Amino acid sequence: MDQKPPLTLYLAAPRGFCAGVDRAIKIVEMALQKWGAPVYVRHEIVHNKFVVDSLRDKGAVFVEELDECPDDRPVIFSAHGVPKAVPAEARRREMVYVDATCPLVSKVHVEAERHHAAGLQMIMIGHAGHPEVLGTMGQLPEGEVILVETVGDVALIAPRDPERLAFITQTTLSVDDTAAIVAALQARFPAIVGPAKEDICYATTNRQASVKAVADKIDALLVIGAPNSSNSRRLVEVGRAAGCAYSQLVMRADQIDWRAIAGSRAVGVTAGASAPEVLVDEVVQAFRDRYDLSVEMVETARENVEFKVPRVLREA
Ligand code: 0CM
Ligand code: SF4
Repeated sequence: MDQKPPLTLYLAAPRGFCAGVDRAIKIVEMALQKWGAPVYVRHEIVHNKFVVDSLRDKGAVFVEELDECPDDRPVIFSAHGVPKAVPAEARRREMVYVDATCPLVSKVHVEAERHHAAGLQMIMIGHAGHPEVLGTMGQLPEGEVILVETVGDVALIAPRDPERLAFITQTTLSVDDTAAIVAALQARFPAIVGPAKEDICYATTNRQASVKAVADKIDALLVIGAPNSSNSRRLVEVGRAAGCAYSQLVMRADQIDWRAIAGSRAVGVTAGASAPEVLVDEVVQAFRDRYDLSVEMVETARENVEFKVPRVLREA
C-alpha cells in the first residue's frame, strides 16, 4: 500500500460561528417550534448554503423580499439587517415578524440614527449591494448616507457640508483596508466624527487576526465559507495579503482542489462566521483520507460572546 505523504494542518481559532449567527439560526429553529412550518425567512438567515438547506428541511421558506410572504405566516429577517421600510411594511400588513439582525449590526443602525439626529451626513464604508449595507443605509432617508468602498472613492465624494460628517462601517470588512479608508476620510475631512476605530465586529477582527498568525507557517490556506459571505471572503484576502499566495474559499470538502495543494507540507484551515464546524470536521477528514496528518491549533483569542434571542421566542 502507498504511504500517505505527511502534512501539517493548522486550524485557526477562533473560526466559524459567531454569536450573531448562532442567535439567528436559533431564532429560526425556535420560531419553527413555536409556530410550526412554514416560517418564512427574508434573505438567507446567514450566508451559508449548508445552514440554509438544513433549515429548509425543517420547514423554513427562504425568500428575498417581504412581498413573497403571505400575511398569515411568521417571517424572520436575516442576521444582516433590513432597511426600516421592511418592518414598517410587515406592521402595515399586520404580520408576525422576528428580527434576527445581529445586535452588532443593530448597534450601527443606532449610531447612524444618532448622527442623523445631530444633523450629520453619514459616510458608510462597505460593499455596494451587500444586504447589511442596504439595511444600514436604509435606516436613514435617501441621500443621507454616502457609500465609500475604497480609498480611491474618498476623493470622489461630494458631501453636503464637509464640516458636518460622520462615518460608520459594515461589520465584516477587512480591518487593514478599513483603517486605510478611515485615514483617507480623516485626512480629507478633519472634522469627521466616527466610532473609536470602526464598526467591524469582534468575530471578524478575531478571525482575521488568527489567519495572520497562521499565514507564515503554511503553503496554502482554505477558508470554509460561501462566495456571498463578506467576512469569509475577507479571510481569503487577509491570507493572501499576509503572504499565503494560495488562499482559497471552499464551501465544503468536495470543492478542495487537491492538485493545487499537492506538494504543500503545511495547510491552514479556517472558517467564516457563518460556516458550521461540521464542515471543518469534513475538511479535516478529507485531509486525513489523503495525508499522514498532524493537526495543530493556532489560537489567538478566546470568545465568550452570547446574544439572547428575542423575548417573543423565549415565552411559551
Ligand atoms: O455579512 P456577511 O456576508 O459576512 O454575512 P455571513 O452570513 O456570512 O456572516 C454572518 C453575519 C452577519 C451580519
Ligand atoms: Fe454579528 Fe459579526 Fe457575526 Fe455579523 S459576523 S453576525 S456582525 S458577530
